[in-house]
Amino acid sequence: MAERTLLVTGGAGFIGSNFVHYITNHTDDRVIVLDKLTYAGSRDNLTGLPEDRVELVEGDIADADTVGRLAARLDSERDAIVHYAAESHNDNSLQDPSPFLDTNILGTYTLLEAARQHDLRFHHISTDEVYGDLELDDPEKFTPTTPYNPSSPYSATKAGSDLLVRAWVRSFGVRATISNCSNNYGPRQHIEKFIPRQITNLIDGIRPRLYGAGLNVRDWIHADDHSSAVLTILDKGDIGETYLIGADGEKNNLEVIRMILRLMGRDEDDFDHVPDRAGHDLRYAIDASRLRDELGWTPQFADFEQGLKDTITWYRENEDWWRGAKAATEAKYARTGQ
Ligand code: NAD
Ligand code: TDX
Repeated sequence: MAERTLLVTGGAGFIGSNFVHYITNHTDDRVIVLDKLTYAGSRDNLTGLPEDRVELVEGDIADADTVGRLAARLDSERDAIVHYAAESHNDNSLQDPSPFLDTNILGTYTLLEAARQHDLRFHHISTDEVYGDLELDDPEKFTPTTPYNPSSPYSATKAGSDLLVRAWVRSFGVRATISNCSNNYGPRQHIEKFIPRQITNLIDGIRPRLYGAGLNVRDWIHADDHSSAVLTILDKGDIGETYLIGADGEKNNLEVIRMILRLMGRDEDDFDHVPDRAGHDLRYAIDASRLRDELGWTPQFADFEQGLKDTITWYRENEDWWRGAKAATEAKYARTGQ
């Protein structure tokens, strides 16, 4: 594959930065990151990458001038926009949905218009949450034809953004693909999220916090596997198609919290139940067979416990990275008793 330039939105966040690291390690591609550097984004997430191949532009995906200027630098035959930027946390969307509409809906619209105007290949990163939730004993998993049924302001705005992409493909011929991935874990995930919150709580001597009974199931995938899947879709995916990304990693929250406690040398019952999340989705589960069978993708991180162990080590060794956000993150949760 000839060297190309990828405009990666949200490339200073958790999964976007993982993708930028993945691209620089596995291809000769150049990357322009467009990131607003909100509370969830950080320049530090891109340190150590080759400066001649990775450029960070601080800006808003909903700003048409900035987006248009960057899109004009791309070559329509070779280059692409890979769109990760979003407001990403369900709990925040329950407190204040407004930035979710601005970034996830208007931001995606702004990027799609630029892709249309400059005839650019576009890949949209989305979530399994657009499909709503499953019963614990449902034998079916989510597939690309599962009807949309989002529950939270976050997932509703992601669903809206997916539908915009589909409309821009059909109405305007934008060359886009969509991927809907399950819950990611790994280094550099913001400590507001479940796994890093509990790891950093334990480092700080705070008891982990489990919402409700903890029977909710998430289908965990390592962020590196998400990145390899996105690169596969970018290279081999069929325009207009939706690919589900998952690695058969279903676990309930109780199991995960107990595993973290055990791996950190604590008693497995040493956690607190706290009030449940409003509208809390019960179970997500991904059928990734289209991606595996049609595009030949396979995940590399089969062992969740080992991946979790490595993630715990990363947070232990990189306290400087998360320390500054810890007090404010916990103060926000304290307001809802969570
Ligand atoms: P994150 O919150 O860690 O990072 C989001 C990044 O987007 C940050 O760097 C932030 O500064 C940037 N950003 C926010 N608003 C912006 C704007 N208006 N303009 C430019 N940049 C902006 O999120 P994440 O967990 O890395 O998720 C990345 C993407 O993957 C999102 O689209 C999310 O919906 C999707 N996704 C996440 C998961 C998961 O488990 N975390 C699973 C499936 C899909
Ligand atoms: O302290 C906690 N205790 C707890 O029990 C937190 C923060 C969460 N939880 C529960 C809620 C969920 O059932 O853990 C589960 C995971 O929670 P989050 O990390 O907030 O993730 P989730 O809401 O499942 O959404 C994630 O996966 C899909 C990402 O944040 C989304 O961006 C992605 O689309």
